[in-house]
Amino acid sequence: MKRKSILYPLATFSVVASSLTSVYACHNTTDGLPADKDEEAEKKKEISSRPNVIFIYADDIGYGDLSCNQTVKTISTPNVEKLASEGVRFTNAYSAAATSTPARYAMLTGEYAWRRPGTGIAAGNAGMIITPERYTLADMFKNAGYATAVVGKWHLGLGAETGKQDWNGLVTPNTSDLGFDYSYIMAATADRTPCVYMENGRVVGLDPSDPIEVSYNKPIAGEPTGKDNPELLTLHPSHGHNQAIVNGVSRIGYMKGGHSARWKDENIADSIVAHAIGFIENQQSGNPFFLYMGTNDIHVPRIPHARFRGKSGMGARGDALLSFDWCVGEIMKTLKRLKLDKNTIIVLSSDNGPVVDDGYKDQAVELLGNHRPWGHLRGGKYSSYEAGSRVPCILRWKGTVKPAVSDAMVSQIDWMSSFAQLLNVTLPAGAGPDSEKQLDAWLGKDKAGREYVIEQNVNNNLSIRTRDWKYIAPGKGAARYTAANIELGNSQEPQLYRLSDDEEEKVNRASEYPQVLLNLQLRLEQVKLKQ
Ligand code: NG6
Ligand code: CA
Repeated sequence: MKRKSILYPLATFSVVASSLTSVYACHNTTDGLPADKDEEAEKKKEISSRPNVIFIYADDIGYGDLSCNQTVKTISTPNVEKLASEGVRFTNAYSAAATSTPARYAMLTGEYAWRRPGTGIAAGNAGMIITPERYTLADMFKNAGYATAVVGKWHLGLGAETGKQDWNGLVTPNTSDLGFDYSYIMAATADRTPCVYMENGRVVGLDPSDPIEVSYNKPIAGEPTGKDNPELLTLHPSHGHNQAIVNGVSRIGYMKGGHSARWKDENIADSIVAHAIGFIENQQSGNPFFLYMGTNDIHVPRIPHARFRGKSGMGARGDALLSFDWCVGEIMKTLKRLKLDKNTIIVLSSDNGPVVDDGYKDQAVELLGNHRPWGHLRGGKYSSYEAGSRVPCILRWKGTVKPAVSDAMVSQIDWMSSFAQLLNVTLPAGAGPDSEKQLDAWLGKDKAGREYVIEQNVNNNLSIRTRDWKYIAPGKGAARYTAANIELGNSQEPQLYRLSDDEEEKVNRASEYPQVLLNLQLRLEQVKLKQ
């Protein structure tokens, strides 16, 4: 049921294959007649010369969580460090929001999530948030001749309607309606039911005699919960997370059945990596592939495999960072083994900033020591302050892109237009409305990048950042998320920070610089009115 109006790449694939000049227009020439054999062969050659693209999209990894971003080393993530040393490491890269669902929505559609109601943190039984007719990054790659896959954390809803999915059959619409040929995903997050993997729209390993039931509004009779049966728990919640118990861990949402299909938390990283590698190995057609790998690390509940346990000295959160680093290493090893190292672009980033206590008593706070997950930045996950959405980001394209550290301002929302630019794909009208062509910044050639970046916090309050300034618009919501010990940045007063000498956002200069404030307010209003 592919349905979208599709425009095929119209011009040359100029960056890596400037000598190739043919047009890729599926199997027909532009006048609708079958292409002749030479043309066909030429097209094939052009497509197969395109680089593979892998996104390694971390969950909740903060700017200061990876050793490549640290001046004082409190953790060792050597595989990411190697990746960074071979690519462009960005110091001003942003996700479009400070929580997962809106960040992923914006990244995959090129549209700010705050333009769309219903794009906040999704429940595990949310209906599919990106509607099938919407053009996605995966569509863009697919239309450019790529095999496409999503493996790992999804968190953008599945099925036609919230709460109406039959988890025992084919849940549709699903990722295949958004341009992904293959999917092996967790419907939402590890702390939300259903706690099962879905492969191409179906639960993996389900025993039909033990059907799955999921509820988000009331407990399921006869099923223990974290609230009523804490004696059954091996990991206790610190806030929320007191509903269905799966593997001794209580979650958000209720769930019954599907025992044979339930994931084992300690094996999630292995399972995601194995399926990502499986997909890469299966690509033997000579055509390029696009793999979106969303890691479960380091989201809660943090239960990394035993081989990482106790290894960071920082408890489960640090151990999950080591698990993440291992995932990166496995992907890099695979590319080397398959001799795809040079012809594959790896982009590594995170959906939002860091949180230490995100709802489980996993000792992350007690064992944090000197580690600063947010680096030098203020705030964290959920926040309007910089640590909310300024995230680690690396692009490696061995042999083509020169290793560098880039201060350019870049946003994940531009991946759609920038990769379209790389492949010389013209996006259909209306696709990726907020996505800018920033290819040169992503390839480390343009040192400036965007003129401004928009940030969105958990309360949907917006900020606009230029090179030197950051304006946080007044908005409703608590100033602090007490349980997680994070400043959210919400205030009834306008906030203006001079990032050029105050990256930590310490001094509100709103009254000192009324003209700067006004300019940024106008700029933000213009962006909001854009559509
Ligand atoms: C919050 C959860 C938190 C996390 C977050 C989503 C509680 C108390 N907190 O509501 O644990 O799941 O949602 O995180 O339930 S995200 O990275 O997927 O956006
Ligand atoms: Ca997240």
